[in-house]
Amino acid sequence: EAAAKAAAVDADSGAPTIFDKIIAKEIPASIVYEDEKVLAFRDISPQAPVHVLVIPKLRGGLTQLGKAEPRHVEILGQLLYAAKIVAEKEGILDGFRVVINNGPDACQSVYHLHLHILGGRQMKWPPG
Ligand code: DGP
Repeated sequence: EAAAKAAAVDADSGAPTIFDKIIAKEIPASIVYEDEKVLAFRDISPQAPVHVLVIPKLRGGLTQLGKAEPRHVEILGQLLYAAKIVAEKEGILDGFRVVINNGPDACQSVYHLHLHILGGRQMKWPPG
């Protein structure tokens, strides 16, 4: 939690994140789906049998949902639709969860907007 809060300090620096390096294929990732606008890859620290991150390919783009503007509406829709494609590909359409952690209180640690797609086990509610 402390680490997440520390990461948030740099949230607006505009510096490239680890996800920019994944988009540029400078560091490897297990890619599940990719198109012109979005990239989906397996989380390095999975919290469920299926745990995929979906990110926009926008460079210097949106750090977190809380900074979205009207010009981001199209990409936000594309991300959500990509979540459905990922769930279908992973065979979890009968039950999956889509999570966006926004900001320090939600433990956001990477300041490049991303959706978590979780499934493959019984989910609990409420989340922690
Ligand atoms: P969040 O707490 O919502 O900011 O989640 C960031 C997620 O990113 C976290 O679940 C771990 C994942 N992650 C961090 N670095 C890497 C990486 O280098 N590769 C992959 N595949 N996932 C990463």
